[in-house]
Amino acid sequence: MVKPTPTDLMEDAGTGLDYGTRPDRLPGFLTPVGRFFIRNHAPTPRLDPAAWTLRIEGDGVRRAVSYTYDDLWRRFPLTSVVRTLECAGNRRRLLCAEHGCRFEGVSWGRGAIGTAEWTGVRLRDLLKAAGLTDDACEVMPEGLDEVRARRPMPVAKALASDTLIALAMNGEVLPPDHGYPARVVVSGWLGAASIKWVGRIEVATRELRVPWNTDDYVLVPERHAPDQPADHPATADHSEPGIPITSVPVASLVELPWPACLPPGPNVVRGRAFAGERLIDAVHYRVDDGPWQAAEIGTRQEAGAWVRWQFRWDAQPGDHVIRVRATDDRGRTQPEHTPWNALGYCQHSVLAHPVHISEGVGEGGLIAQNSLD
Ligand SMILES: Nc1nc2c(c(=O)[nH]1)N[C@H]1C(S)=C(S)[C@@H](COP(=O)(O)O)O[C@H]1N2
Ligand SMILES: [Mo]
Repeated sequence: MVKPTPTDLMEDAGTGLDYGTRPDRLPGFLTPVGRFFIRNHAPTPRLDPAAWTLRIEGDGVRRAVSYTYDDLWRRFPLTSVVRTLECAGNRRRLLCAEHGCRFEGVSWGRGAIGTAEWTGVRLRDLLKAAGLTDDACEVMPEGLDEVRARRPMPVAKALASDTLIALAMNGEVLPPDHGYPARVVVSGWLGAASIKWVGRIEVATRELRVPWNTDDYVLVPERHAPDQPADHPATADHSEPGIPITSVPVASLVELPWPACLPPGPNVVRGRAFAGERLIDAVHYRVDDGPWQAAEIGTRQEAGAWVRWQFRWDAQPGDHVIRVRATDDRGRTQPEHTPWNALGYCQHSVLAHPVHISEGVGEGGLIAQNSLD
């Protein structure tokens, strides 16, 4: 880790490499760079931009090309997009609690998600310069970290106007932990597709199989062998390939500690909802056994970025559960339960946030009604 990860802003996921954003420390629409979650499979490499190049090659391009850091800044139009990155393993701890079992993989709470304004060049501009062949099929960025992280995407996704090679984050030169000098941003997809410290992009005329779409970042569903009793622990059949995760499912978070302590009386409960490549249509909440009600949603809506939402709550002393259920623009809504999958990805069940209300806790109270955008 290069940037500081103070415990009042970040949650240590316990691997020495991975830090979540504290959901109760989200000050505005964008996640500040200093609080943005870090997911590293190996230590942050320190790369010299003067020596760095980005090479595009493979049987899917007419000629291999290499760009310097300067080329990217000067030769191509710069573009900025606000996009949310979410790790496929976000909320794995909640999935453990739901299924009463342990999963391998980083023990994320709710903090493996963040939103930034990414500035850089469109991947499609770089690919055009290399000349895609008619049968180009997949585009696979590769990282320069120890694990040589790779995750392919179809050509169509690589050519999308919001698939970027990002050089800056929230208006600052990309920080080392987030991929300096350059990272990929694949809108709405699982974070693992947004390769940091990119150094090479392979364009292939066939489907590429690499660890990150065969062994990791795949949904391996529950299977019971026929001779096993139904209550036998679920087993994953690794002889069958899992389904590679692409766009992330609709989910939400509440901007409060877990569990939260608030004073009685009027409170404003706020949160975020994100639906991968889709827009958020509605966010509903329910306190204890009360009716489901619509939360107010911010007007700043763009596919690939989260929305903010809020509601006013006259809280009575005692222990409560706030349930939150977001729905995307295809009508897909957060389910009561997330199906078990071997690697513990894509928890997106209706959120059940525990809240304790009593006198003398926190400052609380009604906060100034300011814009959600
Ligand atoms: N080269 C490289 N790129 C990577 C990773 C990595 O370990 N190495 N982690 C991926 C994963 S799993 C996620 S969720 C995002 C996290 O991005 P962030 O650390 O900037 O939040 O980066 C992705 N890109
Ligand atoms: Mo991730």
